[in-house]
Amino acid sequence: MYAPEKTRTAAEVLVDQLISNGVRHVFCVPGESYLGVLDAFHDRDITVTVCRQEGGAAMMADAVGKATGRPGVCFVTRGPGATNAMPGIHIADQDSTPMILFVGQVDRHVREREAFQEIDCRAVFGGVTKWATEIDDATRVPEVVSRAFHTATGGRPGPVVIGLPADMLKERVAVADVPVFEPVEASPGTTEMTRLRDALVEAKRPIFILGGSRWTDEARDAMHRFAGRFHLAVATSYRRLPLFDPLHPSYAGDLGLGPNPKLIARIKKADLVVLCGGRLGEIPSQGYTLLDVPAPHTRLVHVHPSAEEIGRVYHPYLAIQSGPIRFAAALDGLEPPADIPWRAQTDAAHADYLAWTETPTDQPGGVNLGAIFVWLRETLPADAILCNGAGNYAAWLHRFYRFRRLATHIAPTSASMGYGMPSAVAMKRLYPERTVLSVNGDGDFLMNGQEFATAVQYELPIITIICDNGMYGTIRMHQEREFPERVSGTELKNPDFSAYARAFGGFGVTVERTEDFPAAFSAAEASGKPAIIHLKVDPEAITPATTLAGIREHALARGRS
Ligand SMILES: Cc1ncc(C[n+]2csc(CCOP(=O)(O)OP(=O)(O)O)c2C)c(N)n1
Ligand SMILES: [Mg+2]
Repeated sequence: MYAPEKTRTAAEVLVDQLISNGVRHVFCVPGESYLGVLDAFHDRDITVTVCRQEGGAAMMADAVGKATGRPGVCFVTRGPGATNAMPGIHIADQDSTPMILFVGQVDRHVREREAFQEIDCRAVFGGVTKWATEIDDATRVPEVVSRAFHTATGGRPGPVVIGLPADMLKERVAVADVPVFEPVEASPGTTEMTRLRDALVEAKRPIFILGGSRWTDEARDAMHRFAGRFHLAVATSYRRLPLFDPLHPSYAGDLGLGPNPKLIARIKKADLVVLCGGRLGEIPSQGYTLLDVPAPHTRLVHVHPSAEEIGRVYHPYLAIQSGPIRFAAALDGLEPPADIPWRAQTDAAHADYLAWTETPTDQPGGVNLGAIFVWLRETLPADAILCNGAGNYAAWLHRFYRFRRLATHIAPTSASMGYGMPSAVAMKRLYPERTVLSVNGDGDFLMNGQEFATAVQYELPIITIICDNGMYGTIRMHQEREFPERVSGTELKNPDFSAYARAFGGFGVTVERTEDFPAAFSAAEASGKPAIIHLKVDPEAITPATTLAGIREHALARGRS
């Protein structure tokens, strides 16, 4: 702690507040607008990851927020840097990820002249953050940073953007550091927990759906214990798969794109749905068809840390304003009914999940992604982290891989492309001892593929898988459905991705047959370098269940009828 009579530059004060609040990693693209901050990093105990594009840097910060529940931190320069960072901010906003983006800003005395690269942080980021501000007064740096940490994590977590005028950062001030922040955890009341227990006692077909952010191992373990004692069916929301152990006898599957139809039917028939942590957005709610809006057909218990979120879309039978940590802990205090009428249903739900995911489906072409994810689930250590962006390739990952630990899947619920490479860099920076995979589509990868250079720069032996089908497959799938045989704007001519890896100083290998994958994976691991495994996927293999030709035929037949 600095005594108030000592002076530091505002930039030094800022970095000291980050360190005292537990920040060990920052992700950045440099700018002349915040040189003082870069200088303060120089001799302080903080690890800097310098990136190739701000979109990647912001996604890295989002990944840190997802994995740790504490704000990931990113620094970028004004106009072009800040706008490049926007995809990461939008992800953090939609995904409820705690994150803080600092933007080097023009000097205060030239503001609003549209000075060089000037950007109005409040106007540009106001609609996609919990708070967008600028620090005008150097003495208020500790106050604003403290508020940013509380805001990013409190209630429904999300991103905060803070503009830092360059001249303000240079000012010397005598200020005290703020005390270390601890996230505020909303707790359920005893009345609500009693009502929840009553609702469970009255239920015949209950199901829990877990989602949202800022879970902990303890909360997840408590949920496992509770589900075991009550013999309850538990599903996970879209891209929240690691919130529950898939091999726990209560696990019923996840609500993603292309979900198990038996799970959807089960939720539609449930007489009690306990939505714990998430907001059941458009994807997990299957286009808002799972629960009626605004008044669900069934009893809905909505557990959420933010009062603003409860009742926003669904009118709940019972509202519990609590975060997952305190809610899960409170579940230990509930006693199961003497006679549990839904036992057989829960057993059936878990059997349905296992049957849906056990064996890969047949696929056209030499590479079967299902078989590859089954091999990976049997081979990788339980704490391996898989990162991905958006594209149909992810359907096989979601369905056939099994996430056995919390935060082992880092992927945007906003389904933003280009996330798999930067988030894997962030995870390997945080957890160098763990296996980290970046899983991408061909379109997806090249949105932030330049961050492979960051992996090489910091010698991060990430294994990157690129599922190359020569197209923006997801959009082609929708296109064939709606405009059959009229391919437009969805084809891709790709580089040799294994040569790309070598050109950057990494290891590259191309795989054209499923049976060659294990050897390629071993070679990638043995190289000790960042690696790319270029998978040549048949464009016909569009989902685990259908082919492109099948979708086209179906659409043409519909047109003829
Ligand atoms: C940043 C961003 N841009 C556009 C989209 C719309 N989009 C969703 S999936 C997709 C195609 C993904 O293609 P690819 O990565 O090759 O995966 P595939 O579907 O072929 O497996 C597109 C363009 C998006 N989700 N995110
Ligand atoms: Mg593709």
